[in-house]
Amino acid sequence: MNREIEEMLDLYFIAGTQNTKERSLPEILEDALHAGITCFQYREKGPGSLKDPKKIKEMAKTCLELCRTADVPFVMNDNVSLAIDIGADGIHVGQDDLAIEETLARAGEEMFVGLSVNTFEEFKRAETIDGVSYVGMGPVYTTTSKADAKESIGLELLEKTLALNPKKPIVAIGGISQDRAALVRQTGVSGIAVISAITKSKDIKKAVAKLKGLAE
Ligand code: TZP
Ligand code: MG
Repeated sequence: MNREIEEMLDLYFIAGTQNTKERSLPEILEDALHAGITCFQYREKGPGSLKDPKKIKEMAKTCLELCRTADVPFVMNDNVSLAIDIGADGIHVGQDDLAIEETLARAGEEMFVGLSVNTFEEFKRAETIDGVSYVGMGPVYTTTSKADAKESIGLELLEKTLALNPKKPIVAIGGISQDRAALVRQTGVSGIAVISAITKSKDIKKAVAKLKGLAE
């Protein structure tokens, strides 16, 4: 398993402007980077998200710069063209986005590629695809951050999948609160991905420490 990718998945923060209301996304991201997130994915999607491509590119570049300063990988969600354009470190796609084969072809050697799965079958298929660097599995629990979220899979499916000794690192996602983080980590996943556990936190430093298992 690729060590660098595995370590990057430890605490994977995802957000777009639709997730940040009281403070701006760059402000929240800066705090999160400071607190110790290990990866960031810019996901401008769903109700309340920016629609103007110019504004999206501007925001993506701002977030990329913040990540570069903190030496944390920047991943672009779904939009391969924008990822290439701004020089993202990685691209993440779901099952309903641009086909994974095409994503891989366009990403070339420059970017790593992540793929979301929601079922055991999707996971097994993802395992066979060369070039997919990691798999995002979920939603583990019910999430309020994704309008079109699929059915939650629960800890059991994660456990069943990890029991196979998967080749690709897995990051768990969906409804992972500060209180649930330790339980999810016990399944043996390489890391956890969260939106609201960070964006809705009043104390990002504390939230990140708890999510990383470094505080009670
Ligand atoms: N994919 C599956 S669940 C989810 C995404 C993007 C949203 C996760 O957000 P939260 O707030 O951590 O449940
Ligand atoms: Mg989550």
